[in-house]
Amino acid sequence: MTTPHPALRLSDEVRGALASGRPVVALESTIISHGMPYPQNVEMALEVEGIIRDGGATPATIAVLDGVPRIGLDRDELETLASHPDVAKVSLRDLPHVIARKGHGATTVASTMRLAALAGIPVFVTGGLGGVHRGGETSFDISADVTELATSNVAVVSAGVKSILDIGLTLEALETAGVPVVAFGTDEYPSFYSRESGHRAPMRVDTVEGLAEMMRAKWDLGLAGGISVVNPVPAEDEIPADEIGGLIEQALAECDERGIHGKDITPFLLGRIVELSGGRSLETNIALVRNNARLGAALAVAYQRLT
Ligand code: PSU
Ligand code: MN
Repeated sequence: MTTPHPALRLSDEVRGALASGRPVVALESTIISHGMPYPQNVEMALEVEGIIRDGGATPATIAVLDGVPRIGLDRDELETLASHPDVAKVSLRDLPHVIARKGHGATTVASTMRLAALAGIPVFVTGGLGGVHRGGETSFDISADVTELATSNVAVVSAGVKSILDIGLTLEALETAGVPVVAFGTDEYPSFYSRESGHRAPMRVDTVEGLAEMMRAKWDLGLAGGISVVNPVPAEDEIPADEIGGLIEQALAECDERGIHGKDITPFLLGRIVELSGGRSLETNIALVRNNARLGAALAVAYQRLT
């Protein structure tokens, strides 16, 4: 077992699970504080922790509270993240600032990956990844999720990249960074709300054992960085690409008109798409996180068996 970094505060449950070699699944908190409205966000967070337990693993939601990087939260702490007005969106570059000012921070995929790696947790479940924004070739708006996937040894289960981003450029950036992008049980790269994206997945694996073998193969060779496991939203919950596409275009246009930029883009777009879809996109978002939690728990169990 990797000894968790001393600057982290682990819950007793997570510390015990890691010390005795039981499977643990990391969860991010930006999805709670900035990805969904209250109270659906805290209901989702609690439900997902339950799914991971039912799957035989220990959930470890990650965030910064009062300047302390925390691994494993209780119900009241999840409620704080879901409803407190001053929870910063914290990507990798924001960690030193929120820690030094002793603030609350909701961690993105990038910063959650880094903290999970420092805690010794190799599997992490989320909804959607950040990537290269449309126009990223000139704006340089490329999420630190991409560079972190090249750095931290964590497998990240998501439902792919939304078409609010440029999916083709994101796949290219991940290839350059040496990040395996592997679709679970499909040839098509999924695009979060939709099972299809018009892009072929670079790799396909059909079993959790196969995914666990990839993790072991990568890290046994000393290849630094993560694996992006993409899991399509269940067919009954998806919003087909041609239906969500128009709403995404409209939300992007409004984003431009209002001059929203940088880290505020993704939360604005997610919120607008919920409004424009009359709440349907939120149901899809919750359904795909549940689905990812089931896969992530199974993957953590399978990987633990190999180690
Ligand atoms: N996509 C979602 N919900 C989210 C995010 C992305 O559907 O909550 C969050 C994740 O935490 C992701 C972050 O890591 O947005 C990316 O933000 P940025 O592009 O500013 O790096
Ligand atoms: Mn950005």
